[in-house]
Amino acid sequence: MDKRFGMFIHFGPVTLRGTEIGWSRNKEVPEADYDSLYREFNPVLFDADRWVKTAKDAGVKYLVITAKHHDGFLLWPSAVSAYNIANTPFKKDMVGLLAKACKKQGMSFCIYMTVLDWHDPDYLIHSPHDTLHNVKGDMPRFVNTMKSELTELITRYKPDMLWFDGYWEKPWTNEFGRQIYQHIKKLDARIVVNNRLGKESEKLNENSVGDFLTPEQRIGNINMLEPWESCITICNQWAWKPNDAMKSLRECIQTLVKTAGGNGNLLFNVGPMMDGRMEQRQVDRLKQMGSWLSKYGEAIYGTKGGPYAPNEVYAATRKGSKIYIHLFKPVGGSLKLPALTGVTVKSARVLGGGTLKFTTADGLQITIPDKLPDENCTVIVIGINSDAEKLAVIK
Ligand code: H79
Repeated sequence: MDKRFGMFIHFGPVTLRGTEIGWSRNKEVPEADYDSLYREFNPVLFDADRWVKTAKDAGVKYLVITAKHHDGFLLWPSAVSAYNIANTPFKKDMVGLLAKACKKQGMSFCIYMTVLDWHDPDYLIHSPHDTLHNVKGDMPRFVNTMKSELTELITRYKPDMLWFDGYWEKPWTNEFGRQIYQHIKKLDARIVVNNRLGKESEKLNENSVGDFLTPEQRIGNINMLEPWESCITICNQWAWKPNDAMKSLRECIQTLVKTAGGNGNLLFNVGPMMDGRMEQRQVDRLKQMGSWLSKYGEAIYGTKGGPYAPNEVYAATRKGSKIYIHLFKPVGGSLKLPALTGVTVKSARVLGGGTLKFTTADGLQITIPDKLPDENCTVIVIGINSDAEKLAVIK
């Protein structure tokens, strides 16, 4: 959780059509066409070191690659299923190359895998609009296949975290989830697993399977008890789409800040193009985020969220005896914060700038210049006389 910022990468043969990886097979793209795309999948300009460098320059601390998405295609050369990258014109082991580049550049390497597979005859559903009707399958055999795939992934590429998806599909059960979780932990007990292996998605409790919550395409609520990570796309689509609308720098930064302010991580998604490159405008946007983080990273990495819950004007993070207020807009001269009971405020300053006047007569009021030093998000550091991490959340 101290890493706070990860990069999600959605990639596969579907980029040849520019439709969504999660739900275009047998919908926007007819099944036979979709399942033949791998024969011309050839991302010749893929450069693992460059992807990882792009992540590093963005200030990202871990990377998650879609080794297997719902369409069943494997981005690694597998002995379990022939529907894999070794049988494309590209041939190379993309998962392996990325794992190696991450190791070289000091980036934590993680793997996405889904619990469904529309391509596998053993699985009971074969497209997003399919039902369980009249479909023959063999779920125990399917779960065994999944275990074998995971054994390959874990023993070869040593991921720090596994990010599962698809728990909502009817054929998947909590019991299958538990089996898979045990299988993973037996192979490598150090691996962190998200909560989408089990059917319980909203809470971590005795029914859930996995270690952290995963709100999708929304910023999670402030939660000091359960670890969580929001996955959110830089554009709209998970996989690459031509001319997809991209988020502004302001939105990107504030998404990260509001997430950290709620005590969560941001897993920010990029979908590279069919030739294997990330789009330059996305690379540029990520670099801008990295340049903001190089100034204000102290207020993000290794912090806890709160004590103030995030809102449209500011979010807060804390570390030791410091509270960081991330200010999104001018406040007409004075920022008024709810009082911190039992705490003495000792100082207020702009992170990387000068000191600020404050009073504690009525809540905590800090004098703020009308022109904010950083228009996307200005960080103010409040020094207090006690451990800020122990304060209760103020909503
Ligand atoms: O890989 C990306 C998507 O392709 C995949 N999840 C992300 C990480 C995905 N596949 N299908 N869907 C998303 C659509 C399913 C959405 C929902 Fe839900 C499932 C709505 C309710 C249950 C998960 C939990 C998403 C929102 C809440």
